[in-house]
Amino acid sequence: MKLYYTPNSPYARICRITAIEGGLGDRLELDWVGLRTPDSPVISISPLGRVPLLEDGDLVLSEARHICAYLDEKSGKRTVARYGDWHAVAAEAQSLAFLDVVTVWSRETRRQEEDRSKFMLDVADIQVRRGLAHLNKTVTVPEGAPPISFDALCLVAGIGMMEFYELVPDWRETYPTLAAWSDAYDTVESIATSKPSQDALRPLTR
Ligand SMILES: N[C@@H](CCC(=O)N[C@@H](CS)C(=O)NCC(=O)O)C(=O)O
Repeated sequence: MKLYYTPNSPYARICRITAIEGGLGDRLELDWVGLRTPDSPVISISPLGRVPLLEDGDLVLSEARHICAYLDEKSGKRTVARYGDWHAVAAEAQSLAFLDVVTVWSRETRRQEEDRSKFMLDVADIQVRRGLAHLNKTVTVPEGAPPISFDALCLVAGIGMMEFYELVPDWRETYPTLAAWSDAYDTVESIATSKPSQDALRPLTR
């Protein structure tokens, strides 16, 4: 199995953590590709060129949630909520929405200052702070080994992006329960070692 990824993609990060925690790290070949580069090997199998992308024989999966469900099938674990377990599906969707908004916000901040939309930045700020307030009330700080789920990893990845781009500088003080929850997840090695980094940051091309 091959995973096309970029180290700072939060969606790819979720897949990489899921693979490692499922004991599949050795079976997953990782290919670090450029985004929006016409020579990206991803484009020939997935025209929009997005990551993460999992290729296994003639199967190409292009959504993190589907990739994680496929990895679950290989590992025998369950990290992705089963359709039928609707409360878990609903919780997962909320966490994925949080990650989506943080991602939109971080992308906007990567544009040239004169190209940034103040409207978009303000909307994202309001939405993310609303999400943080909700999460701060609803997460349960794990006491032992934090359970690995797609739901939790969406939050791990969203918080990782939010911290990396310093989107909500006061988040730890303002949302302390969520900060404690995040610290508990940071004790997992695959989570601690896969955070976004300046070294992996590359300009987006077209
Ligand atoms: N819904 C997709 C989102 C994937 C996504 O947004 N990937 C970004 C990188 S984080 C991407 O490939 N963007 C391509 C681009 O910006 O041109 C998933 O869940 O996997």
